[in-house]
Amino acid sequence: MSMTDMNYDAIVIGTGFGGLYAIKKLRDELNLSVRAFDKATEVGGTWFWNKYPGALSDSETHLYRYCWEKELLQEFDIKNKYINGPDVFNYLKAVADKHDLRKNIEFNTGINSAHFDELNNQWVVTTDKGDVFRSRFLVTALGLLSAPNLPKIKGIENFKGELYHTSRWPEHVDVSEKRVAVIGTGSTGVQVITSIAPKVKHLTVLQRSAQYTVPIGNSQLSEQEVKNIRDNYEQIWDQVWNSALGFGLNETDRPTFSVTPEERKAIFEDAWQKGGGFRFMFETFGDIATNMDANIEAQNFVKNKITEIVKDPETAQKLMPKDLYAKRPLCDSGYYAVFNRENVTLEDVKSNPIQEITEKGVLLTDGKFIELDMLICATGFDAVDGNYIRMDIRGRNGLEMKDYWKEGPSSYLGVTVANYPNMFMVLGPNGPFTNLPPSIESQVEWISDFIQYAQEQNIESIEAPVIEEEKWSQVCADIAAQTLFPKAESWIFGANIPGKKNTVYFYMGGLKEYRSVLAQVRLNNFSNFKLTAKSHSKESVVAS
Ligand code: FAD
Ligand code: NA7
Repeated sequence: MSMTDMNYDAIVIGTGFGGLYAIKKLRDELNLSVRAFDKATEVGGTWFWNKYPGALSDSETHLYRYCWEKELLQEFDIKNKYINGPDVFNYLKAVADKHDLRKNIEFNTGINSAHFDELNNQWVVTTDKGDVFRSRFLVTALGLLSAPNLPKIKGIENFKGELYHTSRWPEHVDVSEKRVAVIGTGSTGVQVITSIAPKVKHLTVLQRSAQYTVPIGNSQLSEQEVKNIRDNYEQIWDQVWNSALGFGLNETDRPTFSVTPEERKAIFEDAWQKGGGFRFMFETFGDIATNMDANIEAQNFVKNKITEIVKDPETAQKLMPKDLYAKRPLCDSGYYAVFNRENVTLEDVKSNPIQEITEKGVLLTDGKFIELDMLICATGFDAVDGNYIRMDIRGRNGLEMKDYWKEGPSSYLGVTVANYPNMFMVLGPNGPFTNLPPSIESQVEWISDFIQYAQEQNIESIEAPVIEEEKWSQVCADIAAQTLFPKAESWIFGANIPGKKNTVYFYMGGLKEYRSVLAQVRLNNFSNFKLTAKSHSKESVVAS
């Protein structure tokens, strides 16, 4: 390949929901030359990697997709209310096929570094094969739940059985008739545990934190329901764009204590029967995530369900969450009932921690040894900034992103970072906390508009001012502080990774509000950015 072949208008890293749409927008609508890269061997991002048994989206099928791709909605076989992992993967493959996106992608290619060349206002991107590419614009769609968190447990490398992290699940794993343990009881753990329990010889669940989870309420959609979705697509999405969470919920502001205790119970029960984690948290009452007493009411409802469902009182006690109900709300396909099975054992590894993993299994502190054929780590992700820190990204003056973000990551609008000109993130830090495809779509469209504006105005360099970044960080911190989420320990605030800065990683002001902020910046011709015109000195600012 000649050097000129390696020069592009835009480089996109990542080919999940974010990267695929970025390729399409920049290539087909802006007519830019685009090269994209992914470590994976196929498109799909999250859904390429997370092929563990039971993988299921908890966004409803018709909303866990691109709004702009209306034809595929009409053609696709919509089966269930919630879409499973393999079907999301198939959907994204179909998008890539339909729009011929693969011809712009180099798979099986990790990007090791991206350095900004200030002299030429270009990004210099080096792959893990040593190839060097240059581009004016860099779009990073690295994924916010993508960098696996492998637990550092003494002796884990000595285990001689099968060892898997759920997000690096290989094809053809057979759990049947095996002695299996799962570490982790987050959304992934809950799914994998529920799915494999009936198949394995014995399952040991190594639980550090007990979880609140409600039934997902997944069911096959009737022909009429599918027709309704297809016929009313515009209205359905209109509701999404005008909502806070983008999940298609009837978000309510009804206060928990505006009804009698009997009515409250009935409302919770109704939501439990209907199913859905976000529905339970945000359709029942408007203050569960913000008011401690309201939160306790929701906690108590779920705790009573655990007591009702789980037959062994000691196991039920271990399953009782100690934290607030203020993590990403979970939902499941029969999780608590799994613990009534003869072949399932629950170990509380908070009170009785894992002492060591040996060749043959797991040794707990009290001396109990669990012999295993397979150990599954459902231990989550170094979320949000994890993949950024793992890459060598350098902006102005060689500033390394891992240094710039040492005290926690920051951004302007979740999309741009001061000192990193011409770089646009999809789902970067301090982006919206929502059903993610609508946020991804909003960001990619805004990025594309911005690049188009830069092309039209002969702008060579775009950079977020530090002051805008600081203001945005403050906005995100102020909104988060009004919720109970920072008070619970989870990946949303970086609390799941030892040594990671516990800080604000999301904009919790809602999708509608977020989109209106983006729209306002666009309407003002991006004038609060530092915009430097082509062929001018670096100080020549078009608008600031
Ligand atoms: P990803 O899909 O994560 O894609 C990022 C890609 O970047 C990956 O393919 C990765 O290989 C690549 N990459 C990263 N770094 C590099 C590098 N240095 N070089 C080359 N390639 C690189 N969201 C919801 O809204 N609803 C849900 O129900 C939901 N369920 C989820 C369930 C699971 C198990 C997980 C893990 C996540 C879930 N999510 C859900 C979040 C999900 O990640 C997003 O919805 C969405 O798929 C993110 O798309 P993306 O393109 O931004 O990133
Ligand atoms: P999560 O929600 O971060 O859950 C990870 C789980 O793994 C959680 O129960 C952790 O316990 C547990 N964990 C992590 N490290 C350890 C060690 N060292 N020992 C024991 N237990 C451990 O990740 P998920 O993949 O389930 O879900 C992430 C998101 O992806 C989810 O919200 C969806 O949006 C999709 P802890 O709670 O930290 O005590």
